[in-house]
Amino acid sequence: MLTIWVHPLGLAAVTRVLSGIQPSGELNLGTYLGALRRFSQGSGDDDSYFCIVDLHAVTVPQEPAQLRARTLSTAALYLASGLDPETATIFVQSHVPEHTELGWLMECTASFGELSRMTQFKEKSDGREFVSAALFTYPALMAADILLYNADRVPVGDDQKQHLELARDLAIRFNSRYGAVFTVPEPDIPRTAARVMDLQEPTRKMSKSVESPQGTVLMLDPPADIERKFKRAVTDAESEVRFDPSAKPGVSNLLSILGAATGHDPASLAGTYSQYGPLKADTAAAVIALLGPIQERYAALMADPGHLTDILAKGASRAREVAAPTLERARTAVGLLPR
Ligand code: ATP
Ligand code: LTN
Repeated sequence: MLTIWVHPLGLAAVTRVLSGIQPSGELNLGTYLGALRRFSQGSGDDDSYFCIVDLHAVTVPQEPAQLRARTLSTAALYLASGLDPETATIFVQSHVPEHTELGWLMECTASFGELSRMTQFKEKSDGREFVSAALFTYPALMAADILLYNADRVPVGDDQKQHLELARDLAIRFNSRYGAVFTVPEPDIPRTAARVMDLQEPTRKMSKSVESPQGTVLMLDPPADIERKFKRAVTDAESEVRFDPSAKPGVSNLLSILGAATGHDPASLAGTYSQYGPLKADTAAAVIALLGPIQERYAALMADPGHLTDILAKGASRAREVAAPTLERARTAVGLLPR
C-alpha cells in the first residue's frame, strides 16, 4: 500500500524513512533487534535513507584505522541484514557535508537547557576525563540528520526516544520561527526488544561502547560463543519463568530476545517453559538461526571492499540530491545570504 504524506511545502511524496548507526564498535544483537533489522522491514514503497554516522562516533576518541575499518564493516552489515542499495540510499554521514551545516543551525535552534537534559549525554560523559563539546551538542547533529531528508519515520531503539523528541521539538520551533521547512518526524520503536539488556548485567543496556564481552552478543559471534554467552546469562535465584522486566530482568531479557527472534510475544512464551536451561538453549538457537545467514552474506561482501565503496559513493550522491535543497531552504529561511 502506498503511504502518502504531504510535505510542509505542499508536495506529496511516499513515506521517507531515515536512521543511522555509529561505527563506534562491533555491532551487537541489541543494535540489530532494536534498529538494524527493521531498516529493511518497511513497506516496499518507502523512500529510505540509512547512514553510518561516523561524525557521531568521533564525539569520543576513535582510533583512525579502526574507525575506517568499522565504517566499511557497518556498511557491509547494513547490506548483509537485507538492505537493497537499489531501493534504499546507504551512505556515510561525513560524505554529505550538508549534515554538519544544518547541524550548526540546529545548535542555534536548541537551547543549552534542553541539551543539558539529555540522559545519554549524562551517561556517556559520566566518569570521562575528557568530554568533547560535540558529545554535548550531538543531539542537534542527529536532528539535522533526520530533518535534512524530511524523514517522517525514524526506526530506533528505545534509548533514542529522548533524542527523537528533541528532533521533533527543533523542527516545530524552526518551522514556527521561519516558516514551514521541515517535516516533524515520528519515532518508530519496536514493540519487542526495544531495549536488549546485557546478559551479565540485565539492568544495563547491551552496548557496543561498554566493555562486557560475556554480556554482549556480537552480530558476528561464532555459534559456539553465542551458545556459551546465553548459557552463562545471569538470571535469578528463583526458577519460575515469568515475563516481569522489573522483578526478573535477566529472564525477561531472554524472553524478549527469543520473542523478537521468533516473532512471538515474550509474555506468552514464558508459559511454555518451566526451567531456565531450555529457555537459554532455545534463545541461543534462535539467535544463531537469525544471525547465521547474515554472517554468510557479510563474509561475501567484505571479500569485495571496492563494491562496498562504490555503493557508498552512489549513496552519498543520491543523499546529497535530497539534502542540498533542504539545507538551501533552511539557509534562506534563516536569512543567510545566498552563496
Ligand atoms: P552504544 O551501544 O555504544 O551506547 P548507541 O546506542 O549510542 O551505542 P548506536 O549503536 O549507533 O548507538 O545505536 C544504533 C541504534 O541501535 C539506535 O537506534 C539504538 O537505539 C539501537 N540500539 C543500540 N543498543 C540497543 C539495545 N541494547 N537494544 C535495542 N536497541 C539498541
Ligand atoms: N544517536 C543515535 C545514532 C544516530 C541516529 C541518527 C539515529 C545519529 N543520527 C539519525 C537515527 C536517526 C544513536 O543510536 N546513538
